[in-house]
Amino acid sequence: LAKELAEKKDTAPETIFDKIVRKEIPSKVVFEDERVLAFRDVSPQAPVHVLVIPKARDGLTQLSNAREDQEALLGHLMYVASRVGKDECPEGFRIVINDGKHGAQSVPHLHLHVIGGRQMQWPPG
Ligand code: DGP
Repeated sequence: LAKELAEKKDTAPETIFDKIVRKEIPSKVVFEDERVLAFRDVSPQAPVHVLVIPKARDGLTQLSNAREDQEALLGHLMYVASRVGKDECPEGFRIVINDGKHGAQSVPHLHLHVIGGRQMQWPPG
């Protein structure tokens, strides 16, 4: 499976997130480095709602398409999400990754939602 995924080219059409990365579409950037971009969700589901994405999608249309050689990037995304959550939501937060149809994913470019600033409920819908 790893070999199959490693050889898989990113042939999916680019999404609006590529335009956000290139700053062709404005967004409220919270954090940025060479690998990742964190910006406010245009349709916030809570007082704090930030998306953390890899700048280069490189096949990461969704988490389940991750390759083994992307483990460090996945860790970095989670670390950045934790920093954003800790900074903006001192009383706690939630990190969500929607994957595929049943996951209710709408943009095929991996993104971590950092959601907080209010009491979350469980189970999620
Ligand atoms: P998901 O359903 O997990 O694929 O989440 C996609 C999120 O992306 C959704 O919460 C709304 C957000 N989003 C979509 N288009 C834009 C945009 O143009 N700008 C920003 N900031 N967020 C967007």
